[in-house]
Amino acid sequence: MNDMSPVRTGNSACPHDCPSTCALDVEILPDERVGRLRGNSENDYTAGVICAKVARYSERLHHPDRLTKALKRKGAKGDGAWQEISVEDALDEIAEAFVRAETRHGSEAVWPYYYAGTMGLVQRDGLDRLRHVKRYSGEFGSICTNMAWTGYMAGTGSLTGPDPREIAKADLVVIWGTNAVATQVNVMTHATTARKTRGAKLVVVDVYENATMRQADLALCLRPGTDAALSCAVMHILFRDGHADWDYLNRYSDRPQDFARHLEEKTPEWASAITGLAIEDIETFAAWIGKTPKTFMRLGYGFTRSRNGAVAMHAASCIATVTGAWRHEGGGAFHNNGGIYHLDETMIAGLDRLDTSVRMLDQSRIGPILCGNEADLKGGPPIGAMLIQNTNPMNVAPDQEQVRRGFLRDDLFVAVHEQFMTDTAEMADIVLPATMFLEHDDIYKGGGHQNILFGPKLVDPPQGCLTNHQVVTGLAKRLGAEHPGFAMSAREHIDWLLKASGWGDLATLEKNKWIDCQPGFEEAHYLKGFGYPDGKFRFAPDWGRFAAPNRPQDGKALGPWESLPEFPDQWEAIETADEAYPFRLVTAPARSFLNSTFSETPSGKAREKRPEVMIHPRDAEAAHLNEGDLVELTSRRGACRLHVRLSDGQQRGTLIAEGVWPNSAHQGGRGINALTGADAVAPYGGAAFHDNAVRIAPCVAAAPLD
Ligand SMILES: Nc1nc2c(c(=O)[nH]1)N[C@H]1C(S)=C(S)[C@@H](COP(=O)(O)OP(=O)(O)OC[C@H]3O[C@@H](n4cnc5c(=O)[nH]c(N)nc54)[C@H](O)[C@@H]3O)O[C@H]1N2
Ligand SMILES: Nc1nc2c(c(=O)[nH]1)N[C@H]1C(S)=C(S)[C@@H](COP(=O)(O)OP(=O)(O)OC[C@H]3O[C@@H](n4cnc5c(=O)[nH]c(N)nc54)[C@H](O)[C@@H]3O)O[C@H]1N2
Ligand code: SF4
Ligand SMILES: [Mo]
Repeated sequence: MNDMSPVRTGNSACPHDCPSTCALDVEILPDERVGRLRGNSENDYTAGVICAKVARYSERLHHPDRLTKALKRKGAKGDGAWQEISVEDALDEIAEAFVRAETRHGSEAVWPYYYAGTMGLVQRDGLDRLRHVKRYSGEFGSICTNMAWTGYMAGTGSLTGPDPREIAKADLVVIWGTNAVATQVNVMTHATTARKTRGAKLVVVDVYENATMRQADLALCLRPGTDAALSCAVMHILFRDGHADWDYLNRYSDRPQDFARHLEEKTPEWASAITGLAIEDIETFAAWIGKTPKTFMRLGYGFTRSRNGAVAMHAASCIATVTGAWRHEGGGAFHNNGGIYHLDETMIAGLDRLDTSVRMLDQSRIGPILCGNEADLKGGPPIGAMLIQNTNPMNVAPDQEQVRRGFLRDDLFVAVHEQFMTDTAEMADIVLPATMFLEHDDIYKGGGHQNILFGPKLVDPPQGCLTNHQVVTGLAKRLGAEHPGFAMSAREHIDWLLKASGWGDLATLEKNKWIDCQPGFEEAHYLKGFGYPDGKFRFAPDWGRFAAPNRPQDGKALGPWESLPEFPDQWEAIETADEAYPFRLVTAPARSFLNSTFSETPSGKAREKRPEVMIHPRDAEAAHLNEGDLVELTSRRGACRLHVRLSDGQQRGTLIAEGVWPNSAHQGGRGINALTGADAVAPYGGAAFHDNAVRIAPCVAAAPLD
């Protein structure tokens, strides 16, 4: 920072729930307002590039609708009538409600609930410290990563992989089930380098022609939930055409002969019928992989948000093992680097006070849980009180009708700590105003790269806003919860975390801005063996080992896991279309939003315009629908209204709705998640957001939905 300059620049890290966790340069204007945000160009993953929504962060930080006052509900739940109260009184009321719930039904009647609105470890995970000390109900965080991580680890045995920067050194880049242009722009930076410097080819596997697919040399636009069929056919061809590396397979994999035999029937014709892809395209894809040692597969989350998603991820990762692509720099399959950091969160999360006999409740099943479903409550008490930080379940959680019914319960107390009046905050009894990342200290780690980054407090928050850490410590004081972590500042927590984890200390991190934690080549490429005791990749994983970490008596795998296929296969666990629900709906991300975040910024709203559903023109014609018509989509769980957009960028029978819009942006007030299901996906839970059988009908009258 240069104090003489009228505009100073601070370093930070993007806190949002995005694999890129960009290193940021933040302009701070002379009046202490935040100016432009830019990608740090010295950081070799961020490489100077960030998304447009965060570049314009000042819009969000200085937004006129930002919450700055504590609010107490006046009328009925969700009515929107509030009275301002002091922050101290608000914390008192929350503490009293927690004590009331605990007195009535025991400590498990309190359910602190958070997710990754900020990925900062101090501000995100600190609520767990209060939870563990007070023995409140646990949260099984299942909404995002479960199928993807499980599927990847089923084969490799660890959540690591080739250095993500090696995409730039690949000769074939496969972007699979992630709309990287929208959801993790830096992947495109490195893929573009590979194309420019090496003439690398780009293959994109998705269910519609999104911005990423438009850049592909080979665009594989398949039916939702059919990726494992594509993977199997690709591997069938690799074995058939002599591209399987048998030396590698014998050394590094379990049962390769059995697997090759299993694939004999998985012909391109078979896969074409399932995926809707042309046989020639499947052949071309396999031929390119077969002749390109440096094939880098960047496996995303999108293709795992189906009831067979873990199997799909595992199947795709198997391709790199069949060819032995893992051996090469610029080769292999990368999904997430969560396994490289070994961070000791004992102090932040109060792990020294964790009692595994306290029940864990499934985050994605918040609807059934709040509605009192006994199996979900595990024989324990109903939820009497909640504090929600960094997440917007009234909007983003599946099976919204049940979530709504749950939040409307009169005997449920809900406090929401938020930056904006979200759909969830609207249902609260008490709302507390929250700081934004440039207003508090925190530490971040990248899922899509290999850095630990520091994000210091750069500007003062609006008066009245509290950090998550302040709320947690303020409640701990009122509730008589004792732990050394409640007496520490955010900076002290960061310093403790780094030292305990063997990553130096805060002073060093602050000076260097980030720590490159990338393991060496041999380890990252599994050349010393995969993450199983025998070092072998699993073509036939033991799916049952992914038991949910619940109480001992129900520590078993979730969903219909016993019927998971032994080897990669097309597993028909998806919600197939039928006569009553003839379309398959994918609820893909919008470029200008991040889940429900940024739907409040003027530029985000302007770019995305309104909630729309993309339908193939021939399907629209058959259903007598025209561009711009208001339609109602109905699934087995609920209904949601959007406007028709004609688009031939997906197969017939597939519908795409981009973005999790505020519920109120939909005519009728029901959001997109009224359509999605909360049933736990096998074998380790999760929500199948892109796996919905729906019907579509014109919606002429603006009649209320219920
Ligand atoms: N702009 C923006 N960025 C985001 C987010 C956002 O909402 N908007 N969300 C953030 C979060 S929390 C996460 S977890 C990441 C997730 O980022 P991604 O890994 O990109 O995952 P998704 O956003 O679920 O979906 C990505 C793509 O998967 C496709 N897809 C859906 N079903 C299938 C299928 O069956 N097969 C195949 N091959 N493709 C399929 C969708 O069409 C979509 O293009 O992005 C983060 N970044
Ligand atoms: N239909 C459909 N639904 C989906 C998805 C989908 O693809 N389709 N994606 C799913 C996925 S992958 C995910 S991860 C979930 C994510 O869903 P959420 O976890 O709800 O994520 P966001 O919508 O980004 O909401 C985060 C909230 O945290 C608040 N926040 C941010 N920083 C802070 C802070 O420091 N303190 C406090 N107190 N609050 C803060 C923001 O204002 C925002 O309202 O949504 C899921 N829902
Ligand atoms: S690409 Fe992702 S990590 Fe980077 S600035 Fe945008 S939201 Fe943040
Ligand atoms: Mo996510």
